[in-house]
Amino acid sequence: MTDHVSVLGLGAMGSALADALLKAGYETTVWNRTPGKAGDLVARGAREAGTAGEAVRAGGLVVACLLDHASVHEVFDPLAGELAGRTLVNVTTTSPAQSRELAEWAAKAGIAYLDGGIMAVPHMIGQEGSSILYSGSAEVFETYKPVLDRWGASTYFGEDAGLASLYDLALLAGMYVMFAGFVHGAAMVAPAGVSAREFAAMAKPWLSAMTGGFDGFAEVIDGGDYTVAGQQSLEFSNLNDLVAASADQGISTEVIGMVQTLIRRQIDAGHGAEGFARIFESIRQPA
Ligand code: FVH
Repeated sequence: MTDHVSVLGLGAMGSALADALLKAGYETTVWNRTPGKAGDLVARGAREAGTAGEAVRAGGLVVACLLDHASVHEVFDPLAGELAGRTLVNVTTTSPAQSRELAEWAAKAGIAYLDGGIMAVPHMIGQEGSSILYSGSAEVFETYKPVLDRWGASTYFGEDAGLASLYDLALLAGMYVMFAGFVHGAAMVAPAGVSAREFAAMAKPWLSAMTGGFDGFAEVIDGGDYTVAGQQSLEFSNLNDLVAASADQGISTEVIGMVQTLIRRQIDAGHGAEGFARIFESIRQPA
């Protein structure tokens, strides 16, 4: 374990991570490419490094919270020698392939590497509801968990460094499709003079209650038997009424039409009597 952490990258998120470490009493060194972002952190006890190399050499755990995969290489490639024998936790958002590439790069350079995906916005860091996903070195995760836990609930997915990122992006995909569903509903009622705020008041409890259906869908998907009794059939929930009502309101049917396309593909393949979870097959096997 360490009581010293260096945070490289003081954007909104890097600053929040460094701040949480300072609050927890860790000796914290910070560095940012563009000077002038460390003032508040320094006032609260951080030490500002003049260069990325200085931050790496400060000792202890090195944390990267930069813009993207390219910026991680830009900062750390010239420092691979300095990082050898040290530990890098990279919470920059990268794709699974990019996370794996960075893990390979680190392994070649003798750097212990853990990849992270942050499921929080900066003001949530260190608060209830903040969740950070990790994969890569189990040893790094176990050793530094007390540090990582300062940012939010830490979950480890295994040695494949791409897994945390895959979960991160899959959860974000679910979120964006849900948001699009909410916005579609708001657009449907808008021509009737209903404000988005009024619609939100109805949508929040409804959509929250509907997440209770995830477990049932998951059981059917994992079991691989979409004929399980008690499900509403695809033919019954073919979404014709929803698409027609959207068109009648004069709005785009693209969002709801997308779901209907996934349903139709299964009906056309002879699975109309099976449950909604069957659209997993439409997604798994692109048309
Ligand atoms: N902010 C959020 O809500 C999300 C939540 C989920 C996870 N993300 C990811 O976290 C990474 C950092 O995000 P951020 O919000 O801190 O981003 P910015 O405020 O835009 O700061 C970016 C920092 O990266 C530095 N930087 C950019 N390019 C380079 C480079 N080539 N070399 C060195 N540093 C670079 C930038 O420095 P500067 O522009 O101030 O000089 C900032 O420190 C990110 O992956 C999110 O997807 C946050």
